[in-house]
Amino acid sequence: MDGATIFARASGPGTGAVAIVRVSGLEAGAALTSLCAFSSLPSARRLNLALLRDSATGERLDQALVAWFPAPHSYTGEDMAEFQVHGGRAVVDGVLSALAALPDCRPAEAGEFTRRAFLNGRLDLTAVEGIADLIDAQTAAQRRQALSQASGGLASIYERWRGALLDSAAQFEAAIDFSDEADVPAAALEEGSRRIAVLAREIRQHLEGARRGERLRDGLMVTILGAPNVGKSSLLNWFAGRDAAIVAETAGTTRDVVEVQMDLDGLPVTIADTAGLRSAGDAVEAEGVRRATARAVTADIRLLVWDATRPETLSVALAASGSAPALVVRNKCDLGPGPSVLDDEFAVSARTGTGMAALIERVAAEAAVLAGDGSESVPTRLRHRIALESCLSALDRVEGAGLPELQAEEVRLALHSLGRLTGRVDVEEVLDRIFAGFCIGK
Ligand SMILES: Nc1nc2c(ncn2[C@@H]2O[C@H](COP(=O)(O)OP(=O)(O)O)[C@@H](O)[C@H]2O)c(=O)[nH]1
Ligand SMILES: [Mg+2]
Repeated sequence: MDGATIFARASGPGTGAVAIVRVSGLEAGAALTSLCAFSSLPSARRLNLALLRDSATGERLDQALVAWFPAPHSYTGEDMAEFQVHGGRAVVDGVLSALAALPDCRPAEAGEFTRRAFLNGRLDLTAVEGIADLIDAQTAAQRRQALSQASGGLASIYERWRGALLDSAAQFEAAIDFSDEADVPAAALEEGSRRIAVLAREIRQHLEGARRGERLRDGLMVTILGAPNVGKSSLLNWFAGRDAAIVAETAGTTRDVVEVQMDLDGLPVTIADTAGLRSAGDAVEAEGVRRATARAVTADIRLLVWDATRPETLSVALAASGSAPALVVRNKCDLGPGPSVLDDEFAVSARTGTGMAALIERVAAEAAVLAGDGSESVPTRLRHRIALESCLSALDRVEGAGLPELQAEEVRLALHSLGRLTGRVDVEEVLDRIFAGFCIGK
């Protein structure tokens, strides 16, 4: 942090009725009084009507609502001012230039307001990520998950674990310090180990939700697979409600993967149509089949489609690659009942829509099992999972570490992993790292 006062437009680009310009730092109060020609700062956290002027030229810029958020009760933890101006380009540009002309004020860099909030201890890293996710959220379940993370849903869990780890670290330290007093070490060691075991169980359970959290954040992939001409593209178009993929009587029409993004009961789902699985006629189709197979492997849900009028297409569908949950779809039911081979399959017609509602409902239900509904506090990024796994493996080593000194060291490693997760690394650890770079005697 360079100590400058920063400013930026906080609302999105383009013209809107209102645009918001934020200022944060020591000069925020001066910026507010100078642009508004206030004789003193207005009352905190209230909107005030003000005539904004460029203090250098005296020219009127806008009639706006302004607010004053004194430190530390602001988003960044610093003094902040907010200008809610009319959203036209000339107004916003005028306000930004007026701010740029003030001493010690400069435009903010990307993410700098939130970075300051983090550095001032207003947010931990998981909450910072939650805010980024909330801004990107496309569906209701994503919003739920992001909002809970942004408001400290994960931070509070990790903070509690940090406390528990510090406590058990203290138990092991006590065992080391009092090793000549017969009964203190045994009792302290036992208590320390007991706490570690409880915490390890809790972390393991928490990690079980990680895949769900990541899937909800990233979106789920549903891949349509099957022989050529069974109606895969027609199925995709039904899901999409439009002609996203070309449907034709000619086998081998779909050669690339065609994707459609959907909001399925609040869950972000991408449905992918693929080339029909067969030994291909030409090189382009062969590449299409290769891509289809690759998508089958990475899918979260597979729709295995076959054609009721061509029983031989069932085995092609069932032979599709991948291990994700599969729903078997018997298409073209409008052409006759056809043989019902499997108990658990969806008889549909992508032409008339028969059976499609039930299929979509089931896909949504499967997706909800895989991604949750955003209401649990679970890890949402690979970064979280890696840090938690390394914390857990340190805890798992405590029992077998033998000497209390080594046990205490494993607990410190576990604390460090949690610290990386929340961005809260102990001062002592930071100092260790700094001084490790010095040569002895310096
Ligand atoms: N009668 C009937 N024809 C269908 C149905 N679904 C697809 N078709 C037809 O089957 C042919 C192949 O469809 P398409 O979606 O391109 O199959 P894909 O090769 O698996 O993608 C086209 O002529 C479609 O109009 C259906 O449910 N009923
Ligand atoms: Mg197709």
